[in-house]
Amino acid sequence: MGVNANTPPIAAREHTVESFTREFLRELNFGQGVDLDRASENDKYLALARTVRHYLMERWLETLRNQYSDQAKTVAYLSAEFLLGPQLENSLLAADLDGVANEALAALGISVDDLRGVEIEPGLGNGGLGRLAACFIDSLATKNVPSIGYGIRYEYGIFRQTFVDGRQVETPDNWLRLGSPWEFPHPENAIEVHFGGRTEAVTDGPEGARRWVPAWQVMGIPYNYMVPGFGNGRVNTLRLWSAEATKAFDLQIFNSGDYVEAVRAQTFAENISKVLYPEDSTPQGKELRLQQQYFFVACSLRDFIEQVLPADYDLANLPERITFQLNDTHPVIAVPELMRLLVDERQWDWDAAWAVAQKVFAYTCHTLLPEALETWPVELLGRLLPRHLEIIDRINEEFLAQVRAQYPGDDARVDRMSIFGEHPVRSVRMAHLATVAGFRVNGVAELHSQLLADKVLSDFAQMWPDKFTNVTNGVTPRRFVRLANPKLSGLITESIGDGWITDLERLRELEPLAEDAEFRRRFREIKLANKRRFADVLMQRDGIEIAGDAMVDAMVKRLHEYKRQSLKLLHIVSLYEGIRSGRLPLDQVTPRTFVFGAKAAPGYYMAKETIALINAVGSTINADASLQGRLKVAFPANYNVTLAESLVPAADLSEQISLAGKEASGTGNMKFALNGALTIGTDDGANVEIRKLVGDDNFFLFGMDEPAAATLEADGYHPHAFYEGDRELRAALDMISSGIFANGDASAFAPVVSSLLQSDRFMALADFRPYLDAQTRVEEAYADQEAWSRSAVLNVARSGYFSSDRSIQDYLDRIWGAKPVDQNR
Ligand code: 26Q
Repeated sequence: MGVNANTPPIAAREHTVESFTREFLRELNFGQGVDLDRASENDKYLALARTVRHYLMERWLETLRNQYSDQAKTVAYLSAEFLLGPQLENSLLAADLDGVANEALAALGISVDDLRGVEIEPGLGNGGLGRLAACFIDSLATKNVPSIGYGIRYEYGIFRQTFVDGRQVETPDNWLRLGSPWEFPHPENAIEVHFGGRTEAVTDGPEGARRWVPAWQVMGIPYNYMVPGFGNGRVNTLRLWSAEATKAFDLQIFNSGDYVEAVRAQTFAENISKVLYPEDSTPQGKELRLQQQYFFVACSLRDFIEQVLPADYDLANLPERITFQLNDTHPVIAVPELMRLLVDERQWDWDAAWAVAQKVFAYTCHTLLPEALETWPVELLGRLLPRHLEIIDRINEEFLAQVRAQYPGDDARVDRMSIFGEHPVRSVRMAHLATVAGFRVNGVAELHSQLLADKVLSDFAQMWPDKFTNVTNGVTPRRFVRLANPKLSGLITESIGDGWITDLERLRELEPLAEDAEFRRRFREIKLANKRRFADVLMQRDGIEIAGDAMVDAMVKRLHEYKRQSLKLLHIVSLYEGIRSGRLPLDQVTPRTFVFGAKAAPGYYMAKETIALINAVGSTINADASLQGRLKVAFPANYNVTLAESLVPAADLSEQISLAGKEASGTGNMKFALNGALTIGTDDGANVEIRKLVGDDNFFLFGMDEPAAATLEADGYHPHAFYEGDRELRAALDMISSGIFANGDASAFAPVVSSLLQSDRFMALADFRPYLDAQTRVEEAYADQEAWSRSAVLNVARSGYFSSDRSIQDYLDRIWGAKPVDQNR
């Protein structure tokens, strides 16, 4: 290539210690403006981050150039959340620089590990859905798929959780405060987004067109992030939007002479991307939340159509160039927005526009709980987005005409399927809109997809059976095995080579080694080392002391009644009660550390009470010398991706105990299995598939399955009968009620106890006995360490299916029809 505009800006960087050192010092001196001997830890971290970023830059620019020339089909992953986790380690891995960086900085007296501790992880997501989006963009890049992630650059991510007297207190997550070396703002590419106002007729437009006269507008500023593939030279883009006031917006008000009001109004615009909503199952229908959704979707569609596509692109061919994958219903307002762009702005006939719109959106559903399905009151939607409401209305009219034609006289069906619901107020059902517009609808595990088609969206599945499909979730092996568990990764690579990192099914080659005593010994040694490392992290991070060698029993996930942290707690209390009452001889109790990690939505009362109860039980047990340290409860506050990376490799037992039929998939379950923890779990979500793959002998199944739970619920569930009928359950609940965990205050946890005894929506008491029995099986199995490690190795060897690379391949095959494009041509 000659010297022209496309020449890389700098010659390919040498991966040598000398050149890395030079670049690092240059960043420190000229980027941060400090000398090495005066540099703070943060200075060094920022300089290191920028140095690593240099090495990825040429690849990024090359990927972008190819995107313009290739005309390849692209996947746009639209998600209100990307829970990225720390970036430094992943970037070092992707650029193949960890060795060089370690050596270079060590010579300067700096530890890369220490600098990793400086990074504040971007917590731009609540939990599973946001982390899945992060795993997917990693796999898209690694599998060489032309793709772009679109989302929101929240100024405050998921709140930081602290405990005050055992109760959750939320503090703001100001993740940008020390600088953000991984992002590239492009204010010159700002996009205007409009809100409010009214619509009016147009005389000269195409069929179906109206004019929207909005009342106010904001600007979306794109911030680009690198998404490096592993070992393939591709660097994709994640584009997150930040809201700012527009000039026009300011001027209008400044001209009115009210300076203070104008500055206040600026804040109003910036509020849109200020904070991530921390609710992840009961959407509150808040106006700001809808503003956020429309804001990022409007920016993203316009960006793709006007910036990413060539200027002369014929949008009639859009379905050949793009799939917009809708991560749950949060971005579904994209459907009427595309219609508006085509019909109102580009003067297309309605039918032509609808034909295209129906071929570019696909929808992933992540829930089964009816209360988690988003609806927007028509009053609110019409006030904020009047034109979009009209468009949704017309989509619905034409859709219902189709329903009536196919099912004449079936008015009940029409009501059930309508995009509009009437109770308690007339609202738009976003899942219905997504299903009508999407060319595919998928659930996130086999059982979940089955239940979606059979229950939640059954009318739609009857009408369009081919629209419905499954793509079982996965997790990225780069972050959750290679980075999180370097020792196990080393053992695997030594045994079968390093191909597993991008072809995780190759872990199967480890199966015979489960029979190899020496391999098992090394596997156990690694697990023990990981436990010690985790113990060190807990001590440093939280001042929590745990044994370095006890069984690590982990339940980490958002706090939700359907996930049943209270069932786990009943097990712990039952053990404690058994020991105290003499029923369980102490020397027969397996030494265990129960690890909880859980954030509660700030307004979720019962979840917060449950957190307080876990902490209270933990304090009592941890302080009871008569247990001789055999049982320990560790509940580090603020569970996040960083903590997951040290816990997951240390765990022996993975708790996946949701009521069957409620957890769509789970992805923590996959991370634990891949790192050699055994699962104790119900027949729910992806647990079903994990058990099928690892085998019944290597999985502790218990409890009702989904049909049994549905039957019990239909027949009338009476939790009190279970309380009456089970001595140990009664003793455990009575112990909580006695006040022993609350300095004798018998009323302290009455709400949690009476909720369980009186309604117990998720039937924890019904599954208590089977759960306890399964825990007894766990203890027996754990007593035979050879057999246990054999099972643990088989969990690793047989869980390769749960790579997000496989999920992405399934999306490519079943939904997107896009193809990998080799980067190194
Ligand atoms: C919606 C509207 C208003 C405010 C908040 C929300 C909102 C935000 C986040 C609703 C839901 C979420 C997140 C849901 C979620 O994380 N679901 C999980 O998705 C995982 C990935 O597919 C699954 O593994 C889990 O089973 C599922 O619970």
